[in-house]
Amino acid sequence: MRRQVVIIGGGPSGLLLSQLLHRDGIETIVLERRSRDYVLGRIRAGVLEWGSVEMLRTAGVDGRMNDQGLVHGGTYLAARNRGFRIDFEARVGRKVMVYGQTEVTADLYAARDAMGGEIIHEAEGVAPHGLDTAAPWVSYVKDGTEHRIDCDYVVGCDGFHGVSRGCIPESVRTEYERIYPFGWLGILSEVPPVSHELIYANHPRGFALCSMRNPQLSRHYIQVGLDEKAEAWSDDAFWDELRRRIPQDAADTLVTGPSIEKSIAPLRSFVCEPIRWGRLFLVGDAAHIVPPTGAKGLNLAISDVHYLWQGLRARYGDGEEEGLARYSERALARVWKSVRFSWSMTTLLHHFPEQGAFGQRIQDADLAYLEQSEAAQTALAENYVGLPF
Ligand code: FAS
Ligand code: PHB
Repeated sequence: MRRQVVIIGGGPSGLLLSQLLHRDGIETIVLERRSRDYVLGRIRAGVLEWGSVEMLRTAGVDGRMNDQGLVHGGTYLAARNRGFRIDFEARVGRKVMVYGQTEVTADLYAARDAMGGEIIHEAEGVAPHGLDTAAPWVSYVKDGTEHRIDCDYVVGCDGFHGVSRGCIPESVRTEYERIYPFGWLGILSEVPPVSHELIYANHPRGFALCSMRNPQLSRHYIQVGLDEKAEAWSDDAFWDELRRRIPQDAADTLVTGPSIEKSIAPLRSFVCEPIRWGRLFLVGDAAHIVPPTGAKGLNLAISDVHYLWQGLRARYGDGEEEGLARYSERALARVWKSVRFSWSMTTLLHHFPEQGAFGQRIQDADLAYLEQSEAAQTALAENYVGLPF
């Protein structure tokens, strides 16, 4: 079998790239390790930058998002149980869309099916070969049968634990990492959101975030230690702790209910350089990871797709290779700005025990400055709504 582009990974980045390339007449095949149900069972990101919204519209997968997505013109930050609002629209004239990654992925699968897109689920032992030659190929096993796909390019959209990043020789690869000494315990509950916009709360007991998926479905998080287990937290214990950390007016109106999903996500910052080697391109979590504090993970995956899609359509259109040659440089330039922002939001909002009372005072002062300074709010808003591609 031969296809122009083999995409490893059927998460949001792999599906979006496949959709965009297919619309340009470029052949792709997606090899996904898991079943579709497994992929769609993941609860992850919740906020889309407007650039991501526009990419989904370009891909023709925005129907449900336009109907069900929630457009937010700002967000709340809170220090010691008192909140204040950052007005994105007033500061930078842009907004964000609250629409869960699960829905984005479902919309992408539906669009791929409608176009007859090729997606192989439960593809085992996916292995790229000949990446440093002009004739790469990918092997995989499906239902016990080995398959080979010859291609022009291989795109690793296979997430942080995928196979593709390791195909770049260690002598070529540089990895930058910071692991945070805490995680996020998140729950999903069929209760109305506590506020019409998100609330990011700094508190001496730890960070908390009040988010949502729709007017009847809330997504909340609290910072927990790395040694903690989700099953050790009862719903009541979660709600009590959330109340202690968020603004008093929100705590007083919080509607609680049973959790329908409860999990702990570790936090890390990670970047691999370069994200191109020969005929291999890395996209999204395969290339970089950010702590979810800045709502950048999914959005960075989409901006990588933007740069690679532009490069591949130029290559297959008029043979121009510059976009592919500069993919790593261009994508990483934007990645590092978002990695910095996500790191700064994480540093601002989480409790770092080793920083002691002085560290808490610095965070309090930082948040007080944000509350009073239009310039500081503009800088935060510009990064949160998404820097230009
Ligand atoms: P993904 O990891 O989504 O997709 C990779 C796909 O590749 C998966 O379907 C996987 O099964 C497949 N795969 C892996 N190895 C393979 C192999 N060898 N062969 C074939 N297929 C293979 N971001 C936010 O902005 N906000 C959040 O709140 C947030 N919460 C998160 C919580 C968790 C637990 C995790 C892990 C991530 C979270 N993220 C969040 C980040 C997340 O949204 C990612 O940025 C986003 O999924 C990136 O999309 P992809 O790059 O497509 O990678
Ligand atoms: C979410 O709704 O899951 C969410 C929102 C904003 C973030 C992180 C997660 O920064």
